[in-house]
Amino acid sequence: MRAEPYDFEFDPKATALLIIDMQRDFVEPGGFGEALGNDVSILRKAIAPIKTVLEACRKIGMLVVHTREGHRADLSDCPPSKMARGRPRRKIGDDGSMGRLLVRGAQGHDIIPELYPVAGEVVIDKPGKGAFYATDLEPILRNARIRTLIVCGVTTEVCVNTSVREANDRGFDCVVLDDCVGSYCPEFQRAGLAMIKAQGGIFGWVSSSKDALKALAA
Ligand code: TIU
Repeated sequence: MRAEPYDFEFDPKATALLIIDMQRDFVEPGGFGEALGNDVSILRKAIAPIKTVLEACRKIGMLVVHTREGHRADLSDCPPSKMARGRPRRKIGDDGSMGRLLVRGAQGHDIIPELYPVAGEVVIDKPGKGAFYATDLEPILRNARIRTLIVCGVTTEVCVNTSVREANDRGFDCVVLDDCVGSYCPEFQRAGLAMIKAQGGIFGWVSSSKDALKALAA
């Protein structure tokens, strides 16, 4: 796949598509992202390109993994520090227009209808920003003999960056598709991608949906 800082080599059979936190809570009004003071509409640009890549991966039978950030209903897995962070108008566990913010089982916690998982796809519920922290993602990938990850989702500088760094330390090669990730802050979108591919690809590669689709079709 054409990528920066250099071409990304992958074997589709040893590759998974990892879609980070494309939940209503982050990309629709009335959810957790908005409660933190963000304009969530900016993230919606990533939905259409992710959908094209998701469909291409489904077509060739690639393993697809979706993650959702969120907590147990009793919030026992939510650090008090996380709950307090940002002094939000409404905090994790409070009621929003899509149910309790960032709580598993609430409407807002679930994946957006446009990218909803189908049977056979893996859904990882994660309490933190990283997809590997306190989840079974690593054994699931190892058992499927996965070595490389194509990464999409939100937000570029928070959950995507954290997850890619965690994956890199565990020996997975990651390519992040620049139009398939989104940030509430354009400056962080740019910097969040730049730091992945800097220093010769210090913890990953950056490509685009167009180049991914070309490579997946080959
Ligand atoms: N999924 C994810 O990135 N969680 C966040 O809280 N991101 C923010 O940018 N706030």
